[in-house]
Amino acid sequence: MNFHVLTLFPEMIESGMYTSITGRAIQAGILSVEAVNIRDYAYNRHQKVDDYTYGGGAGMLMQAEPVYLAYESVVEKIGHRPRVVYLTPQGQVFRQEMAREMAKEEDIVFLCGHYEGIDERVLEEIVTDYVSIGDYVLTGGELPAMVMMDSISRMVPGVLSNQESAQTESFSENLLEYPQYSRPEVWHGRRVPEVLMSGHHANIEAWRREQSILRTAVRRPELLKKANLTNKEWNMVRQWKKKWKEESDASDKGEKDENS
Ligand code: 6GU
Repeated sequence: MNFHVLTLFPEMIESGMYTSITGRAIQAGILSVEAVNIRDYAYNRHQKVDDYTYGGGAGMLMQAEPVYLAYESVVEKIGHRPRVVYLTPQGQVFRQEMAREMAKEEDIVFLCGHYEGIDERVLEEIVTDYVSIGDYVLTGGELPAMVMMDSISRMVPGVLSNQESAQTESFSENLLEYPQYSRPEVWHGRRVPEVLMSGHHANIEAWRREQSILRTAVRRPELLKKANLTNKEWNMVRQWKKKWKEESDASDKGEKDENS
């Protein structure tokens, strides 16, 4: 997998990606990350890349030509027109499924905007995918590009060790990870759940599955709707919810009595 990042802040991309698991995969030749400095393609006296917007309004816009020339340098290098992701809060929201799908590409270009955005005409010419990483506003596309590259990388065969990949696939089932514990057996008076010390593998698996479901029901109930549970597990969830409702009704009543 070859990532090409068009950016005004190449050192941000490099320092982030040449570290930890992605850094190891780059060393191993499974990934490459090339940060292309858009400023290098601004062929004017002060290497200026932005200008005022037609029609007025606050802020500066990145101009079309340097972005286009930076993109063309990638096309020339790889010999085909790759997928180009423009990072924008106006895009489709990034999900695990998109990461898995994009991991099949040989090359991906990420276009990172700054200031008030980029001249629309170059977006129309080169962008294939508009992607957001969530409903909040950031100052630029570099962090979102790094989020996407991290997540796509771990879907590329060979990037994770067996141990690292065995842990993970929970999100694909729309369930959160179960809680985990390491030594010591007691810390700040808190004991590791007994079942994990039992050495009984079937019981441990059953406990972990239940904890995953419980945790998803409590923390991300909207995710649980998409999970693949057995009838018995759905019944268990219904029982929990019934109990939680009774507890919350009882505490609401307690508060009311207190106020009267
Ligand atoms: Cl992709 N870019 C910016 N600037 N802000 C964002 C975003 C992207 N996704 C969420 N907020």
